[in-house]
Amino acid sequence: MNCKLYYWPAPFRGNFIRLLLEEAGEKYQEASVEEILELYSKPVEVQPLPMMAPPYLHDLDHDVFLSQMPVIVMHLSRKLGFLPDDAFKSSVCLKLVLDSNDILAEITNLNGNTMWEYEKWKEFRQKRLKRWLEMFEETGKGFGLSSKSEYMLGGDQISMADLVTEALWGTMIRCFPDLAEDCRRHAPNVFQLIQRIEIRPKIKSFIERQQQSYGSSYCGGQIEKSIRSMLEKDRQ
Ligand SMILES: N[C@@H](CCC(=O)N[C@@H](CS)C(=O)NCC(=O)O)C(=O)O
Repeated sequence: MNCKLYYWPAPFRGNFIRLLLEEAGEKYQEASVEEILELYSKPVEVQPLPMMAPPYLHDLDHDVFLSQMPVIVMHLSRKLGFLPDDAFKSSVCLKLVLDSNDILAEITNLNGNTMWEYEKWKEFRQKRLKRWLEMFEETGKGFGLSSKSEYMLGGDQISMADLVTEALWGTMIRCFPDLAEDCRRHAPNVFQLIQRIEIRPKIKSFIERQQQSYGSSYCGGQIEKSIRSMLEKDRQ
């Protein structure tokens, strides 16, 4: 498919979209920061679809725009064949991407609205982050995920559920390696799934290119510095 992604030069929400396109082997364009800012600052009545904040997707096949990361992920998954035919599994895919967006909002204190205080961070890491990890683990196990069985929702093909899991936990752990241990402890089968996904040739090549461009940057800004300072305190 022919499309253009409007997302800041950072992994964070963008990786949910990029990983689908990369695994499908699609050649997509990424808008420049100037192009993103132009669309972002337009009055809603002249935007192609009223949209608050990136990511935006321009589906050039149909010349339509979409915003809201989970909506874009559903749209692409359907078009690229990553959405299971089974209605329940397809709804579980939607749940996992909505859960993911909640987790992104939580780890960034609502996209950087406030910086972390250490007591709150400790509670988040020990309770909420642990529970989110356990939820992904139990969801996968419910469909037969194990150290030997390949995918989140069973079956013999990668689906949106796997790519969402990688975009969430794989990206987070690569950018904040201290959190790998949390994942290994609270979601061991998810941790192994991530290792298997990251050696798939197209994903491996994407990760290498992204690390060359963005290093270990996650979401950027003051909130990323705040998360890093919390992890530093945890280490002391
Ligand atoms: N619910 C939206 C959130 C979008 C969002 O918060 N985008 C961030 C970057 S990840 C942004 O650019 N925020 C600027 C703003 O909200 O004005 C989604 O899932 O796409």
